[in-house]
Amino acid sequence: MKKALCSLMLAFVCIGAMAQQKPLIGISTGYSASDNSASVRFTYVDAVVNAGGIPVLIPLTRDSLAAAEVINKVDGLILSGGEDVYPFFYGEEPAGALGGVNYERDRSDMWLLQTAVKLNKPVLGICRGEQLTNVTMGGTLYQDLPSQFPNRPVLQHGQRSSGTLPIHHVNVVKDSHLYEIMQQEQLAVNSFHHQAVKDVAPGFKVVATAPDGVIEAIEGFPQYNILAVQWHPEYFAQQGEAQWIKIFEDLVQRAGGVQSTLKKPNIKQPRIR
Ligand SMILES: [Mn+2]
Repeated sequence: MKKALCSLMLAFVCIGAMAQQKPLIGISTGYSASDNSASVRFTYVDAVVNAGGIPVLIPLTRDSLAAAEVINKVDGLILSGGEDVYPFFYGEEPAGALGGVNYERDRSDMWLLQTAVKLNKPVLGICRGEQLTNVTMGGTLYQDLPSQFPNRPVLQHGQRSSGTLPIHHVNVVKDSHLYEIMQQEQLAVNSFHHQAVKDVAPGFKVVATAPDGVIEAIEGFPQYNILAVQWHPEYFAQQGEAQWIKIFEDLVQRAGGVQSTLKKPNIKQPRIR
């Protein structure tokens, strides 16, 4: 009996050790005051699963220690899309065309990012996540491209078509981590933003731009373990597009992940009686 218990414990230890090979990828979520809920589009969840990570949704927190604790537990962080960034965070008055902002979400996401930077946990910023990264690290934004970008008119960055359809191209800087992942100098991407990076944060460099000059990706390697893109690769990754899953596989790899050897547990499927 004692021996059996020991082997059972050993089995648990082994499963635990193998499970650790699949990294936990935290995904920041949006907060809706109207229905008091936290949520994120399922595209992010599926993209992480398709890349071999374990998705963990992180709700907004009003406690910086709670933000630090959750980042301490996960192996990597995705800063997801959402509303405009509060312009006071980069020292500007609100432009007339500024969209809705959420101070508490910005603050919570900033705590997550700052802790990730401190602990050198890898980050992938997406859309608002890219903008918030730039602001948190000391950069600024165009509050509204159509009315503020110097090279107007801009392309359609707020696409009216499905997110699974690429709407404009971006040119990728060859000497970049993004190029190492994608191996392509031009990418066709989707676009759901009216804000964009203006002054790039210290320690970061621009690694992709749209044909109209709008900054579409920044990265902080080697100083910061951060890649941030203005488009939404998770739409394509959810569809199983191998080329785009690579962006998420890169995060999984940076998070220390290797191919999991964990077997599916032998658990009976729940039956409806
Ligand atoms: Mn765009």
